[in-house]
Amino acid sequence: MPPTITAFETSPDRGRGLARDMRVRWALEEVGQPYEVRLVSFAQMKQPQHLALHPFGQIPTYEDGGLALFESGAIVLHIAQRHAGLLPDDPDARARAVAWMFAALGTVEPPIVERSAAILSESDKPWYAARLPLLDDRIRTPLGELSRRLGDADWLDGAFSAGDLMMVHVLRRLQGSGLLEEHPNLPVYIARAEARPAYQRAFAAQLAVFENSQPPPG
Ligand code: GTB
Repeated sequence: MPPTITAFETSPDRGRGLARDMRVRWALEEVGQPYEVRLVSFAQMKQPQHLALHPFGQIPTYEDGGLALFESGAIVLHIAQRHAGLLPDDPDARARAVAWMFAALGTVEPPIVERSAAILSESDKPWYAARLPLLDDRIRTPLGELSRRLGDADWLDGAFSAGDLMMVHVLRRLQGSGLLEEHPNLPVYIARAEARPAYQRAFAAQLAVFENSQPPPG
């Protein structure tokens, strides 16, 4: 039996690949592991059956045999450890790739999520116009540092790794914000990752879910 992941029945991003099942799909595609997807609604995510898999009632989850996992970082790390292709063999390089995964999730992603949440739920508040530039600045700092470290390299530390996969997926949420373009190597880095066949397959699969959830036109 292939592993089963969960994803939004109808993603609020309308198939832009921003929800976190995308990073799990991408990892599975990179290592060539077929998978199944169980689609869940917002209501189903809060039901006991899903809460038994995910204590916070979210997607993605991952089930393989007797193993059930939640947290996209833990899931991608598990996939990368179990299969060749996403982590280097050399132990030190492997540890550094894992550090980049943690950097994506622990350093770069939080202010990006904070900004998205403000745009979604605070845009009608009197403080919004003053708060948004502050949130932008909190993103600018790690972006500048990331850009400097990446320089003109293709990937963060040698060959493409789970660290790049996670970082690119985190950064994609800034597309359209104008913040990435302040560092020309970052949009190029993202485009390089998006051109990978595994990314393309994962993106097409999640887009198809969204398109199939829409009523036929007319
Ligand atoms: N730390 C967890 C992980 O990395 O797995 C966070 C999981 C999480 O935030 N899941 C979200 C979820 O299930 C979906 S990905 N939300 C439902 C809920 O909490 O009730 C976050 C997400 C949602 C929507 C967009 N979007 O529309 O652009 C982007 C990202």
